[in-house]
Amino acid sequence: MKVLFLGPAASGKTTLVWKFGDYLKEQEIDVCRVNLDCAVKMLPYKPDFDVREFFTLESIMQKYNLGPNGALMKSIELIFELQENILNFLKDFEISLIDFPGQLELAIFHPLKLSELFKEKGVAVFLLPADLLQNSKDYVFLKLINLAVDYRLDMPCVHVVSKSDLLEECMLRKKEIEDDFTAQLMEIIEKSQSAQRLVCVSPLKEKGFEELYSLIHEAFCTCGDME
Ligand SMILES: Nc1nc2c(ncn2[C@@H]2O[C@H](COP(=O)(O)OP(=O)(O)OP(=O)(O)O)[C@@H](O)[C@H]2O)c(=O)[nH]1
Ligand SMILES: [Mg+2]
Repeated sequence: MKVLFLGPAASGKTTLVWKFGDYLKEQEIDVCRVNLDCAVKMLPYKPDFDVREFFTLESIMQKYNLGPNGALMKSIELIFELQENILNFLKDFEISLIDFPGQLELAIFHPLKLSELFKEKGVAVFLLPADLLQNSKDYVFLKLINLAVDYRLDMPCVHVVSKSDLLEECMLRKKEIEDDFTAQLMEIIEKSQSAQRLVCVSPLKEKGFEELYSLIHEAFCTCGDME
């Protein structure tokens, strides 16, 4: 099973791959961690597969004479060129946690779709960081981005609230709808996504891992009951 972590910059993808990976290891699950972020300098975990062994942001910028954003977009092509290496490596593991850069453009604005690489036994986990959920407009905005990612990728996509230790400070639970337009958008979001219970994770506090693991498994459930 391949689990692709996507979400806004600094939403906690890397910390989740690190801590959730440790949790799965403790449960004696055969897990590997994959870093596909060629721009990252320091990682808190030791990746089992690291794209930086093949290229880095700087090497791409230099070789192709690109700026940082162009180089990150180019990295997707280079990741696709490594397709065989990556998939061969992953096939030996029960579950692979795939850490991805925070620039969501890479997932939704690149002609090469990430799902082409990971759709076989793959699931995307979209992170909704609690610190960006201050009110219902924030929630609707993030869910629209989540919907765009889900729509763009041809693979199951679940969502989780990340950094949930910050949730109490935000207003998500109050659910006051601020205006008619927000209410209309909320309705569209609720209609267009399959029902999924709300799962909250806090990698830093090591909470929510069991629920996340069940959610990922349910994403494959052909009976489709995700209530
Ligand atoms: N309060 C809180 N902070 C967290 C949690 N998880 C991560 N963070 C913090 O959020 C910041 C970003 O975390 P990362 O894991 O690097 O986020 P990321 O999504 O990988 O970031 P990019 O790869 O740069 O997009 C760091 O300062 C983390 O310590 C959490 O559960 N709670
Ligand atoms: Mg990261």
